Amino acid sequence: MTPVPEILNFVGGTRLEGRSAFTNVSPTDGTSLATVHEAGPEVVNTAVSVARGALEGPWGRTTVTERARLLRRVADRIEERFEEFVEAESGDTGKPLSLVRRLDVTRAIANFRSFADTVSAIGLESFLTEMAGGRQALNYAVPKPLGVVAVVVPWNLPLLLLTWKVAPALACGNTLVVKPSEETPTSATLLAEVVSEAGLPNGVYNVVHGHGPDSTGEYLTTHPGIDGVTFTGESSTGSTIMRAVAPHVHPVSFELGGKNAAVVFSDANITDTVEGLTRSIFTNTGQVCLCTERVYIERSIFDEVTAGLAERGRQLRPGRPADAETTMGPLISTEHRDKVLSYYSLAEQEGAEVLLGGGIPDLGEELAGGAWIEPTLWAGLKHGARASTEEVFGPVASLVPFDTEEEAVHLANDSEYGLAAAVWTQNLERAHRVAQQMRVGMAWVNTWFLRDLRSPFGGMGLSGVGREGGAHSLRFYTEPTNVCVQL
Ligand code: NAD
Ligand code: 6OD
Repeated sequence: MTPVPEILNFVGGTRLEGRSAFTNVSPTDGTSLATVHEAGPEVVNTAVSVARGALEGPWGRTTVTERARLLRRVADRIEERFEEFVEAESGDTGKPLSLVRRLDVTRAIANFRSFADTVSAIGLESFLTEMAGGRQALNYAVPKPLGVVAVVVPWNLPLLLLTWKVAPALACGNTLVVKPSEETPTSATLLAEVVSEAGLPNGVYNVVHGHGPDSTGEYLTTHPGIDGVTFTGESSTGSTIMRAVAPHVHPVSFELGGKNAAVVFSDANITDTVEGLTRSIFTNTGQVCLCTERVYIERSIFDEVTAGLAERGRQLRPGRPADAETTMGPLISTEHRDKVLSYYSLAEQEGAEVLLGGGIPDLGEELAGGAWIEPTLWAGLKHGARASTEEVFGPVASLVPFDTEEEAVHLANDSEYGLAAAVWTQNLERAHRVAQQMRVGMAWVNTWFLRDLRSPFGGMGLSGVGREGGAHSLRFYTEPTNVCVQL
């Protein structure tokens, strides 16, 4: 029997044991993947102080050009070790290899290249100030690194979401203490190797492993030695972290949960819409913060769209990540499946008609220990029902008919979340009108999760604080010092 590998903390270029250990379990079949060393307060302290030391060392004096060059080297190195990252990510999450290749690892590379470009292209903010008597002053803002940044990320797109924060933070000259999700420790650890190979000094990128509350995540986010927190995860965790940083008034950037709507008008191209909705509801087994969980469909096409979606849902093939025919992975864990299944039951209690799925598929004995679940569609849920209001984070959507554009906009916007929306119509005027009325950070028209990494990304309401992407990320990861010179 092959021994289970050990995953250690990575601090100042050294691998450190934790105060305890836990087992990383495969969501595909329930087998043990690795023993992970959980960082206690001592390891977190060391990581923060090593990161502070690195900030005050040569890294703190690197130029933008040098940092952009290093970011590109990290991207090149991930590309060279592409299949190792694919294996790491798909092992921890159970995602089909095809999805990891197309989305997760490809985007990690793009994240480093994009922020190398953005940081190189951005200019200084400056004003020529006119004063009485014709005199002038020059104001210019010098961006400095925020400092030691705590990066706390979830398990759904582990490498994509980690590098989405790490790349701009490094581009701006910060040093980092990263805490990946306890469910997905592998790719962040592999990234540590790559960052070292690319030539970044020890102590610039540190990884501490462990759980969140009363553990590594809490030790890190409450640590007085950090200068800011960038976090992606559940809204309730965001709220906890906000309270934790309050005594130190540390800045936060939060990308949180969603209960995203799609609005389908009768003039939409039905084939493209059904295809698009299939992606937006079921991609990554519904575990993307941008996934659609509420679909409002104009009444005249409700039956046709509903039937098309159920048909496409039935065609999804759960299975092992490496099988060529697999199109759907498991949920991240059996604990998360319990949560999703509790919503499947709740929806039925709340009056939903189950059009598809609703339970656990039988995939045979080999996969019986995995966190498998059926893709599911509901109709007939009343507006305001808990199952159509709360984030499920699984492969499920509630389908609801509407009669007027005003009604559709009202239904879509009536949520405490405000992350993403999709509008499906061939009427250009309506597309702009409705998309602009969506109370969300990102509204897509006739597509979903199409990304330009320079554009603002984030949510309002319970969905987050601030925006990331392009110059927005650089703004969070820097503190400007304004210099005013009387001329
Ligand atoms: P989570 O909030 O449970 O955990 C996220 C990270 O925070 C993990 O590393 C966890 O260990 C850590 N953590 C948990 N409690 C903590 C605490 N008290 N102090 C410090 N750290 C703590 O989220 P999850 O279950 O890993 O991820 C799923 C959630 O993330 C969903 O709600 C999803 O919508 C959201 N998400 C949002 C975005 C976005 O861009 N808006 C992207 C991906 C996921
Ligand atoms: O595409 C991105 O940059 C991004 N942050 C995606 C988030 C997906 C949520 O699960």
